[in-house]
Amino acid sequence: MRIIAHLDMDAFFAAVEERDHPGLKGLPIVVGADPAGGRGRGVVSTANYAARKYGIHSALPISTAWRLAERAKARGEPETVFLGVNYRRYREVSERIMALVRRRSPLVEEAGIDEVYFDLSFASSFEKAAEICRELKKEIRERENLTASVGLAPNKLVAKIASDFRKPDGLTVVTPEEAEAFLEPLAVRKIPGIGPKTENRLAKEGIRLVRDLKRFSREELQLRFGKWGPELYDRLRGRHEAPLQEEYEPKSVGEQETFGEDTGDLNLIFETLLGMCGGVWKRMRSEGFLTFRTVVVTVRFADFDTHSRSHTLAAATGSFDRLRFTAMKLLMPFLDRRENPRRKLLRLIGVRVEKLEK
Ligand code: TTP
Ligand code: MG
Repeated sequence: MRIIAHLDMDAFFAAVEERDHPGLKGLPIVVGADPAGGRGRGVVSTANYAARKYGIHSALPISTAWRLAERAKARGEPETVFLGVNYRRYREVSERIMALVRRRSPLVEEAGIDEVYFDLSFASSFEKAAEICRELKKEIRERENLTASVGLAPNKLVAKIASDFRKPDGLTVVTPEEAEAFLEPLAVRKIPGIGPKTENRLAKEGIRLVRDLKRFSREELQLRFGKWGPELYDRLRGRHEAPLQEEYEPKSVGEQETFGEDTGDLNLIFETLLGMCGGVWKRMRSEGFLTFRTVVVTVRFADFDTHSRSHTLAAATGSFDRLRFTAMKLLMPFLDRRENPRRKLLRLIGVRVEKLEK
């Protein structure tokens, strides 16, 4: 019997900041771009639970977060603290937490800076595995003064959904017998692989819950979703065999930047792109990668219309010039008639390298 755990830190970046600044304890905290008094143009990385009560969450424009915070203040609620992103600090904390997990499991997959899968099959019962998870949570609380939420299940799919089920500071155990019934009342969006677009499309037909989508046969799902249909059929029933992958490799390294104001200034755009290529290249190297094969450029226009274009090279390369040149070539069409006939101004650009190798 497989017993898989998924651990996800609660409000991670914000929780680290709250812990490191005792004066902020209990206050609403937003970590992300500079709000610049409501004129800031980036996004929220994360918000603690006190700030989430105001409706602030990850990926929200920082200006909107600012407005929500001002509104709360006007109602007489506590003032929100806005902080910049201290990525290196979160990385250090993450590494120590991953080490605590590794002490308890022989097979660990780091899935992101604040989440990790680990195999507890050796415990041979869900009760014993739950005990290990309670101890781990206690140790994280005592040593790091942070809380985590954990899901225990027969596979990665259900474990991940379970860790999200009772946040913050939750522990949710879903045995193999319970897995299928556990998923039924959940929103279809909870199934990894179902994104916002699919969610919307299904909602138009009145399909909102996993239970609703289970009415379709494997063949019907295949007709609708193509190759992914049969896989989805199994996922809806809590079946998922994917093994844990020891080596966590970032799939990509990228940066993006929102301009101080929407711009059509070619010098500024090229300079920004070059600067980002430099940053991406250095970070790729510092994470131990020597080569990339794919370059992706993202452009967001002033009206938020967002596009990405990618190019995969015939062979892997570590050349900075190649990165610069490819990124430039991908960006050009957005600056002229080809991809930008109405000459819209640019709000944001991003560069990413993928297919990395050590
Ligand atoms: P999450 O685990 O998605 O979020 P969280 O830990 O802040 O909150 P929760 O309690 O719901 O788990 O992401 C982990 C960290 O990754 C988060 O603290 C900040 C960062 N992040 C971003 O920078 N941008 C994003 O859009 C998201 C979702 C996360
Ligand atoms: Mg988290």
